[in-house]
Amino acid sequence: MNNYFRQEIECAPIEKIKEIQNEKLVRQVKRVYENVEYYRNLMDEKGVKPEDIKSTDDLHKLPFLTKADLRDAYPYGLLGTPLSECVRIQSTSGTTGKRVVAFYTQNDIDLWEECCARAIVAAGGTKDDVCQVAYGYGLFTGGPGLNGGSHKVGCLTLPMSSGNTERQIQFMRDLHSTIICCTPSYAVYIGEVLHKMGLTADDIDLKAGIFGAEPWTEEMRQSIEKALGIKAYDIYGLTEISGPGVAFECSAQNGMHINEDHFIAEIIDPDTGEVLPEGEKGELVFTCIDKEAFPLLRYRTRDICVLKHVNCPCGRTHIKMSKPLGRSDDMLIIRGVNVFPSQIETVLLKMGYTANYQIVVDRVSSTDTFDVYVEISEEQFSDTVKELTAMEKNLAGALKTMLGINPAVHLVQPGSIARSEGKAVRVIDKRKLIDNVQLK
Ligand code: DLL
Repeated sequence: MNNYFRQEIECAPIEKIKEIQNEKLVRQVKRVYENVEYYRNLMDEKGVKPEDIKSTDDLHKLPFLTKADLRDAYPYGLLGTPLSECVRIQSTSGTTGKRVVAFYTQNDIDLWEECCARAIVAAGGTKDDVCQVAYGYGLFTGGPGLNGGSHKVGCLTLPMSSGNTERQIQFMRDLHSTIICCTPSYAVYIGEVLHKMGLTADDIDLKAGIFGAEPWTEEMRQSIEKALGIKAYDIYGLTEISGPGVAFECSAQNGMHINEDHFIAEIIDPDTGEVLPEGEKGELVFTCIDKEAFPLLRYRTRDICVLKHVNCPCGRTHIKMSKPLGRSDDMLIIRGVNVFPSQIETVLLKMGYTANYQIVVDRVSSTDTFDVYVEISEEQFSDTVKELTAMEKNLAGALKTMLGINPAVHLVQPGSIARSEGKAVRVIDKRKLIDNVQLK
């Protein structure tokens, strides 16, 4: 069964979407040029005037925005409306100390919540559902976004925030939650606690989960689906562009439809900034064509992914993005080899380990060290030292095959890696600390 929150837009012919984008883009560029001095200066520097932007084909003429611009313009320099029109901020960590602060008018909040509503409906949500929102509330966009979307759908909304997992499970059982929204790593943890409480998926009523805010693999999807007895859907977004719901998965569970009536997506070569043809892997860039308070144009997300129009069985026509395959700025280069943490996770889950792991990278005597700490189950932990050593060797071999580089694998006690209630800390790169030293 295919459900839509706004069928006429979600399933509009591609030409119609393009028409909407062209019209909104021309209006938005003019508005930004007139109201945002910071961006007007960037356009002037590049010699582009609003009249030069007649359709999405001209998008490439506009300058990019990056996290560094957000830092330079902090806090009000990119506002597109008077502050008196703004009703909310959300915030996230920035690159070097200064946080990103995103502003919203009431229209911006309505738009954002509708995007989340579309995601909930695509996951099978209706007004008869009980939606447990276990993303963090507060400055993080996860809780507020899905909370608003759940209201718009008309679900009974449980604004749990993250943490206090036994209480989550108790509410889930007492109030018969049917949809859970949280980070995928927290979903894994909920599954673990459920198991520890002597319960199984049969003891809860969940049917779907909407998971995002951090990278997760197909293998992780399968293990969450099994542990909680649900269908697990991906949702993508970032604070700068509004929050969760910029793109979401449908019943096909194969890539996320971007809400193209609000956001224009491009893929660029992260090194040259050149726009790449559809289907090629590169950095995702968004242009907000409706947002009022924080109307970012050509914002570089640093997320590496692929965009493609497909004939989706769900009936939606909006372009799909792949799961982010990594970030152009958090990809690890270890001993000259590019390493994405999601590759390591894939190997772990394939080999029957949990997603509780941590990568520690350091530099000793100018050589990179690469340690992977992996938690093992209670049963595995009771094995002999000889058996554990063999398991470590085996896993190191599989990782070597995947990555082309040899990690030191350490199997550690169950529960010894700090659990997250928000985003898991997967990578500790001690080499980066060196950048913070001030040379005198
Ligand atoms: O994480 C917004 C969000 C909340 C999305 C809840 C989905 C669910 P930020 O904290 O600003 O916003 O982080 C944005 O997180 O650029 C990606 O690198 C990463 N990210 C977000 N969703 C996904 C996903 C929220 N589904 C950054 N898969 C983005 C992989 C994701 N990475």
